[in-house]
Amino acid sequence: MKTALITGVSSGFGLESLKALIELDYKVIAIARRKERLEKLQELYGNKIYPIALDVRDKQAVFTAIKNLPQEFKNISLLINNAGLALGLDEFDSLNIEDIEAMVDTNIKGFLYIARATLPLLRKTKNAHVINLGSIAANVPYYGGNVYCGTKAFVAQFSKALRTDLRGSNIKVTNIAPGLCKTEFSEVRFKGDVKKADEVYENTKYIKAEDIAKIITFIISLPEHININEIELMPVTQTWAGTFSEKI
Ligand code: NDP
Ligand code: 8X3
Repeated sequence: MKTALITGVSSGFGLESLKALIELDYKVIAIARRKERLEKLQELYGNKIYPIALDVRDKQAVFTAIKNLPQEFKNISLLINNAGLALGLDEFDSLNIEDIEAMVDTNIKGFLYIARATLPLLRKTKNAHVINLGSIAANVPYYGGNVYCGTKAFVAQFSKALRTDLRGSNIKVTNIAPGLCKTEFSEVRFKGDVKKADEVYENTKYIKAEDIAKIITFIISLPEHININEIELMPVTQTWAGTFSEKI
């Protein structure tokens, strides 16, 4: 039985990936902050999961939790570094500083703590895989995206650089860069304003969290010698807006 570590399992991509991996007979170290959701997962999946309620921004908590994993969950061969968020969709100088910090601290620093704490365990496994959740926001700037776009550009470039560090190690690194997907993402971005969040998905056939889980199961099903470096996807109803000037 293989072991995966997934961050952000209480919702969206993380939750659907957890379900898909359990179907594939993985054991899952399941990380998120909301304890009650983790308890529900534990009720459903029993000892197939090892839930850890923590905030990835808490460096000490991350390193202590990984260090103290029970022996039967230490043999990690798959890391899905997924926890992340956007806060606000405003011009940079209108964003409040706490939201800026929360995005940087979660999407970059927390993401790095998880990767740094887990990598020594991945190195001990014969064939391991790091899957990072980036975004099209790394490649396509959009109005009000500023800090979020920047954090996901970090994930994209870090993924490539990590893969370079890991040459010769048999550890794969993949950056998944989705476009518009309906999860709790927009509710978080708009701080619980469900109406505003729902408007984001009006007149679109958005990607679902289950679709991302399918992509992950596809990526991990590939032969040992193939590394998908990056996979970018959008709903068919979404395309690029192009550049903007007053005249065109
Ligand atoms: P959701 O909001 O549905 O899920 C986010 C998950 O991350 C939750 O389980 C949340 O759990 C967890 N999380 C957030 N902050 C922290 C933290 N500080 N510590 C621990 N866990 C945390 O969003 P998605 O599933 O859509 O997003 C997953 C990833 O995919 C994110 O990195 C996002 O940026 C990226 N993405 C999303 C897209 C979309 O359109 N939905 C498109 C492209 C990329 P809890 O609150 O319980 O801690
Ligand atoms: C989330 C998708 O397009 O809102 O990363 O940035 S988008």
